[in-house]
Amino acid sequence: MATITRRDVYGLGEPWHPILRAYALAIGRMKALPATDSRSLAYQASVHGFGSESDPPPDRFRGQCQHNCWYFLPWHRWYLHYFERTVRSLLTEIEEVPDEVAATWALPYWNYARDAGAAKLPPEFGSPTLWDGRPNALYDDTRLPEVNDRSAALDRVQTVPGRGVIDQPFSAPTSGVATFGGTASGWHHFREPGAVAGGLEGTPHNDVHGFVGGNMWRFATAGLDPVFWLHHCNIDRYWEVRGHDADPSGWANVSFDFRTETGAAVRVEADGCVDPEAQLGYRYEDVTRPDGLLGGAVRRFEMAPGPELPPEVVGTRGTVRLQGRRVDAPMAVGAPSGDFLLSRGRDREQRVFLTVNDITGEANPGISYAVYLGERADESCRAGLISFFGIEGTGGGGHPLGYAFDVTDIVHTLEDEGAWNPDDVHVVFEPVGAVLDEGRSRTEETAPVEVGSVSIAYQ
Ligand SMILES: [Cu+2]
Repeated sequence: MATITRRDVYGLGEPWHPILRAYALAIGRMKALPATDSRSLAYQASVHGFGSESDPPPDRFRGQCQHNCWYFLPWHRWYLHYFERTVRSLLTEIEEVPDEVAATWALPYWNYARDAGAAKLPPEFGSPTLWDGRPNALYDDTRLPEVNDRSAALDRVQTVPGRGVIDQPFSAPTSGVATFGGTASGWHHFREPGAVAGGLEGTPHNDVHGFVGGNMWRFATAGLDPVFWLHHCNIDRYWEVRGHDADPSGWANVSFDFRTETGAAVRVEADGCVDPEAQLGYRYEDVTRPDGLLGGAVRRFEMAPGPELPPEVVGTRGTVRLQGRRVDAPMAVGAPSGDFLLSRGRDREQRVFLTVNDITGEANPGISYAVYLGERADESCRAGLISFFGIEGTGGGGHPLGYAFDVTDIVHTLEDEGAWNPDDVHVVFEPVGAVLDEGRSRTEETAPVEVGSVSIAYQ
């Protein structure tokens, strides 16, 4: 098996590069196939989600997407792999695609952090027509109009993982802990109580879903948008940027079912994809760290005895309603009990988490909110972003969204400055909208969301 190379869509160097021409033609084929054909785009999208967010999966192949847990990354890696194989096999049947393009074709990735221009939708996806005037299958008219016409760009902070996320533990056995890859769990379609998304699943993953809009807002339709696959390719790339030294063990007891490019059923293991080149036959063009964007100055704290110790919640507050404006949510933080001593020195192994949980709403507001610890709410106090992929399913006793941020170094900074008062801790939410041309902002008219609980915990 020759290795194929996944390239940056913004580095292809010419409009309608052969890789995108081939992709557009293959997606055209996939859209034309009946939904019963596992190679169709409709079927491929249904592998991710089927029906409403609360519907159980109809079989073991559809409605399988893994979110809010440590299977987010391996499941989506396998999902992309079989999609990529399906595209490649269709390309061999499309006469106008040159043989060498079909033979080496790999899914490109959308690295929105590459430069300012890359924070907009890749232009080939926003054009209703192909290079020669035929209808363009990469165009999705459900996206927000300012995304398709490229007058909107992602905010810089939405384009890279949040502060320190790339170096956090991959997973943790208990909920409410900030991780790279999500809370440890069994296979699950729905959120387990208290579980929170991994940092990478939060930003940039959920933010970009929210930015694009339309099909990209819902689990059951996201895969219908051809840019979904380039977005997830970039998320998958960040796993390679991080590396595999600290991948968890204990995945192998969960397997996933997929259909190959021939429609054949396969069952794969979660840990059967951790070496993409050796196990799946692809590599990324570029896996260097976008330094300076990842909170490089964040101090790291090695855990001893390790993150198995459940965090102790020392402060919590109820509902915060967000609708496009800055909200300051003050709370009090109590003293931890037992081993958890608030006054312990910074050389002790202790982490502080800010958890924003039980997030519900009727509709995706299409923006994110930056969450700050501390009244001044500047970059040095930014814990991370919250965004709202899948929020439509959270009403009526559904499964709310939740995020956990490691704010250890922020607490220490505030302590150093004498600005940490446990009786008066400020958690500030600030809208981070798409950046629109002509000084407009998407934050002006936006759907409300409700944060059910904000808490601070020590571990
Ligand atoms: Cu996604």
